Amino acid sequence: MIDPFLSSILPRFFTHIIFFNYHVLSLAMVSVDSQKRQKIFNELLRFQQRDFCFSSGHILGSMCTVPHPIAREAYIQFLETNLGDPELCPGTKKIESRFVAFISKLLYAPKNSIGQIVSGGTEGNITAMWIAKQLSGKKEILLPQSAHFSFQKITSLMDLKLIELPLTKEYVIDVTQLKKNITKKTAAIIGLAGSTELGAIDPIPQLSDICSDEQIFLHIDAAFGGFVIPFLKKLQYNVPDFDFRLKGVSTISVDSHKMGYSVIPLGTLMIRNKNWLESISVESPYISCEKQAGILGTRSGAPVAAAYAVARYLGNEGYKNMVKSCMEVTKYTQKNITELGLDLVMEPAMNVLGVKLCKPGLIVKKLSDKGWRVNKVKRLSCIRLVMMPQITKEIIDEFIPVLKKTCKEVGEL
Ligand code: 0PR
Repeated sequence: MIDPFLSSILPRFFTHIIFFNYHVLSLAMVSVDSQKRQKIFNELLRFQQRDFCFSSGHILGSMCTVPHPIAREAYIQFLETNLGDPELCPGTKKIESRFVAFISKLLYAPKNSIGQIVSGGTEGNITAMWIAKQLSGKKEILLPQSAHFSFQKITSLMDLKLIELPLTKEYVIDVTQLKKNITKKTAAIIGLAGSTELGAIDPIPQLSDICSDEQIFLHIDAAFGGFVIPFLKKLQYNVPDFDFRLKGVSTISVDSHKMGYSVIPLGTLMIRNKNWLESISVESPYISCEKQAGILGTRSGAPVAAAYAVARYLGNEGYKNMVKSCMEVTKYTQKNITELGLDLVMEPAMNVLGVKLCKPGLIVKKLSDKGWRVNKVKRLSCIRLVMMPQITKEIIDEFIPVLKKTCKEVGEL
């Protein structure tokens, strides 16, 4: 008869021995191949050195950032996890639930809601449209002209038709035009909580009223703004409501690899009613769960662990301070740019600035040659600057003279 304590500890003991041997074995393989390894890493490094890197501070147009150090560490720790087979990784699955609970609280999601982890804004938007199509059986999507190009992908993928609506002079969806375009075929309406081009926020409370009166699915693309607007509110900025407290909001997509300060790729699609996920679920006979929802099968738990680690580390107070400092740098940049004699497309609603130029493409190229990356927005004849957490006032002090010189070279100033 084995002692109950021993019987509980022995399997763990043997597991550790097996793991230990496995690691010794793989370490041995690494040391045998160290020369080969070195050669490969030298090759990788040669390519990597051609990349622009966020830590240089010279990427001013991107919506991504140097991940928070805690995210980097957690990501590496969870490299081998697969949330596509949840019973294999019950611990990582638990982390996912906790992370979704954090997002759910951030967005005031109701009790019966559910969060679907996605790879980012594109998958979040596509998944939301998939649900809207399944629930409504209709095919027309009404969206502002400023919506992200990921929506274009649904037209051929899902045989949906997009109806693009004009913007007001504040660069947000024209609600009068929207109302005129609602028909019996309308499957969903899209609202932007932070447009890609300018960070503009659509009048989501009005969209919510319309959608709840007309019983239309309302998806909010908060890929960028989801980690900004809640904290702008706490900082007393005057920004519209966008979350589930508005009863017409059906889904919201939020990216952690943008202002969530975490590692690519991670987004969350929050869904008001967990039953809606059924409409995009299939039976999954070979894996540990009976049904799988959404687009992906095998998916890494690493970005989830990373995003959760950042959320735990920063908490709401940390994110609020991060947004506060991004907004201070935004104001500082705005002041410097207007002092140069350049105009902004609109007063920044968040940490995104559109700088009006006659030849934005040429400016982007010339800045790139000088080692600075900004993005061109052809439609609005401007360049986009995004004041992500790694951008400081010192970096802006370095950038402004370069921008001035470049603008003079091409006759913009
Ligand atoms: N929705 C909005 C409002 C977005 O701004 C974006 C991406 C998406 C959806 C799609 O998100 P994913 O690209 O994560 O699928 N906006 C950025 C843009 O197009 C994406 C980006 C980020 C581009 C960093 C370049 C870059 O360096 O500008």
